[in-house]
Amino acid sequence: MFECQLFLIYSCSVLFIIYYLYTMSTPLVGIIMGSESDLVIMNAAAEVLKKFGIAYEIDIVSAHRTPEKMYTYAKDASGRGLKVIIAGAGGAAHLPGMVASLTPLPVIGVPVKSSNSIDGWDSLLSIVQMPNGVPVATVAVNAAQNAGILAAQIIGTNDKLIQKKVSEYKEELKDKVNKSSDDIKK
Ligand code: C2R
Repeated sequence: MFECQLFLIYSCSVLFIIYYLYTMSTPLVGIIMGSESDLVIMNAAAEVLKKFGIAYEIDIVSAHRTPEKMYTYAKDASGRGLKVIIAGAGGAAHLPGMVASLTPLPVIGVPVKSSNSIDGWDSLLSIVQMPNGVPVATVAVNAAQNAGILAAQIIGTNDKLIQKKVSEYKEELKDKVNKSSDDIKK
């Protein structure tokens, strides 16, 4: 009888560990960008997600250059378990909007001030000026860090631990400003 209980506890623990490792490694956020040249900007989103302990995947997907890959990525994203997509692109930045048109997931757009961009304005306007019905939550030009934070906040609506980490992060911001405020008066 005792051995039976021990075996049950052991099996449950193993199952729990497998489940935990599985959920920890299944990407919840997909970070995509139109070109490898965007990576220097988009890395900031990945860094934030790492800080919050949110599993993510990262890839190059272009609506212009790899339309079939873009279609498959957007169509499959929800079924693969992703909860949010962060899409960065520069110039004629159609990637975030096209992905948003193909998925029920929230899409956060990062306008990248790329080498072919007119000061970031074209990237910003082509991402933010979406027609009614197909929103892209657009952050500031090159603001991939904010995209990561927003993704964490969305995940946090259904995950108390992540929400707590976001709140702690906001406290850190407040402490930093208060410290600068004290320092500047010295
Ligand atoms: P290259 O540096 O490869 O020439 O790319 C990329 O996001 C990048 O910022 C220059 C810029 O072109 C953008 N690009 C898009 C899309 N695909 C690539 N805007 C798209 O599908 O929207």
